[in-house]
Amino acid sequence: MKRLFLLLIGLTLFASLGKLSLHADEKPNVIYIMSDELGYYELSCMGNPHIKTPNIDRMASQGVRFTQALAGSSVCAPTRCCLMTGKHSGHTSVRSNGGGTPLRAGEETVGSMLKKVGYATGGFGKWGCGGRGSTGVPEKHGFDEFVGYYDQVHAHSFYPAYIVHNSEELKLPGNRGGRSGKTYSHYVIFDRAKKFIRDNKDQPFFCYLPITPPHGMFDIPDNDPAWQMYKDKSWPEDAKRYAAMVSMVDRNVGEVFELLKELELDENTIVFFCGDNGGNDYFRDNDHPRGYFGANVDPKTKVEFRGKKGNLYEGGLRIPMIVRWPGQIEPGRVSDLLWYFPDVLPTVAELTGAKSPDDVDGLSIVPELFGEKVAGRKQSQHGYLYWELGQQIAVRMENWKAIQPGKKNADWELYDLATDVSEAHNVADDHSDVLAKMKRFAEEAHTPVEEGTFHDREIHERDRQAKWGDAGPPKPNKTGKVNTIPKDGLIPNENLRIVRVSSESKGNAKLAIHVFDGDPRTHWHTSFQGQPAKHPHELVIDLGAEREVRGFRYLARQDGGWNGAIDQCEFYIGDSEESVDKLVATAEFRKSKTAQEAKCKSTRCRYVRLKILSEVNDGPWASIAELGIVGK
Ligand SMILES: [Ca+2]
Ligand SMILES: [Ca+2]
Repeated sequence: MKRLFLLLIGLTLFASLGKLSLHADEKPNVIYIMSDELGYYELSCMGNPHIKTPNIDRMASQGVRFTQALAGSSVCAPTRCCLMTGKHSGHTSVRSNGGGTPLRAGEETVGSMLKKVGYATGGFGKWGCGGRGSTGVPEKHGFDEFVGYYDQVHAHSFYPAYIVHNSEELKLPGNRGGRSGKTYSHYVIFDRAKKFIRDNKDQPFFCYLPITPPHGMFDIPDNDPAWQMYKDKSWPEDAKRYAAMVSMVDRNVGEVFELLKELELDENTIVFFCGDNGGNDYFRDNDHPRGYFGANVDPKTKVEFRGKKGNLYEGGLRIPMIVRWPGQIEPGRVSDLLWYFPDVLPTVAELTGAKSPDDVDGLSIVPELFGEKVAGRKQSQHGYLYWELGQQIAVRMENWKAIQPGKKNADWELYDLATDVSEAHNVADDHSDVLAKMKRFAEEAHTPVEEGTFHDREIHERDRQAKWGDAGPPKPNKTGKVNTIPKDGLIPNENLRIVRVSSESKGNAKLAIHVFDGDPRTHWHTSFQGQPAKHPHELVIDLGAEREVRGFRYLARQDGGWNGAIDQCEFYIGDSEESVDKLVATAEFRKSKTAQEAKCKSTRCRYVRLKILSEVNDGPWASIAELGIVGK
């Protein structure tokens, strides 16, 4: 009986799909909701015992839930670029998360592709594929409108003085940046999305909702109904706020379905819901070593995905993914199809009769969504899937996963995910032939990055500064205390001058000069232009005169954000700019937002050199918010 029913659905769908590309009025609407940072196991339908997501659970029971849908990358901007362009991260123009690498002019996106076949196109949330003043802005890539944040740093605050609408500033009354204000940005963004759906109900539309919660600073208004669900829990404050943000997203998903029902669009709208990258181990403590909510831990079996957001182990790539279309997708299915973000564009192309660009890496999953009978062909499978992020590389071929973790002198690792989903047993030595083949795929997949350009960096930098805005300096901890570098025993900053620096991130103005500026909000990053520069990184400093030196003091970060921090480093002295080669100290720092110090024997010199050998997360670059030279 069930088979007959499905066959009937199948025949009906086959007929309607056949017509979709012919009659514009029958093209399905596409809504793509992507919750920033939401982890694979953070939904109640995945067994999470703490977080309540009844609407998303219902969506899963009405549609198909994927167990092996993977992100395009394991951080925000690169993964969005894969999603929007149908390319993997060996071909995309946005491969770093620094904000300084936009889409190139003219690059096709899901938006521009759908525009050509008559869709209204709207985006609401966090763009990440190019800041204001660049070639990557959404309105130049097929979106009629985009409301929200173009830049990820801007998006850290839910209370900025403004968000962005088609590159214009949309004021949020009563806000100054930071962690509190009168207008919660997500409410404005989500309302604009609902208005877009309403305004375009009589024509096909694409509503892209890359919403920021639960990412950013963990803030939700006290009068939000979702906060009432968690406010009395005995959990850490940020964990309660995070759970509430997830339940708010869940409520939003329910609101979208209510609206579709009200507008009688339910039967003609396909809705995707997913996370943007693997979950993070947020709110870790002794009792919760993989984070308070265990984004990457199966609550039933305790089996873990290794890694998390930021790396390419499964924990960095597995995301929740649910697709619902009543009458077209069989309800309550669970699919193990292996696919990833580059596949979204070709899938949407096939659904809408749009033409996918020729140079995409993805393939349509229409046969898997609606059945092979309906599609009239078998689901094609990837020969391999590919990711690169900084120095990290990963290749997936069926159940094999090859990974170059990007650490210093690290060898490639190989895992058989069929028996080892936690990537605990490296079998590279036992299957060198498999690994060799996958390494060849990796070489084939990588092309040098060609990013777009900025004609106005100031306006982009303004958006990044709007995270804290006029709200004053960052208040990172409960006491409201800003971490700065203690000045006692330091050579006064005004005597110091940067002689040379190995690399800087010009794209987001994280320049070496900021290590002495006394402003803990500003800092030095190594380059984001093209590939991030490799270690070692160095900074040569002129002390202005020969002085007594006893070491240096380092502050990595102090605000709500986090970037690379120095792990191992060396400290040299010298008497001329050219030769600062006498090693006087080595140090190993922790990932900490308070100042740390490296000491050397008291010595006299005019020049010092800091050589950074590695980063605490084995990332390609480190950052320095403030630096001081101990001495007089
Ligand atoms: Ca993210
Ligand atoms: Ca600074």
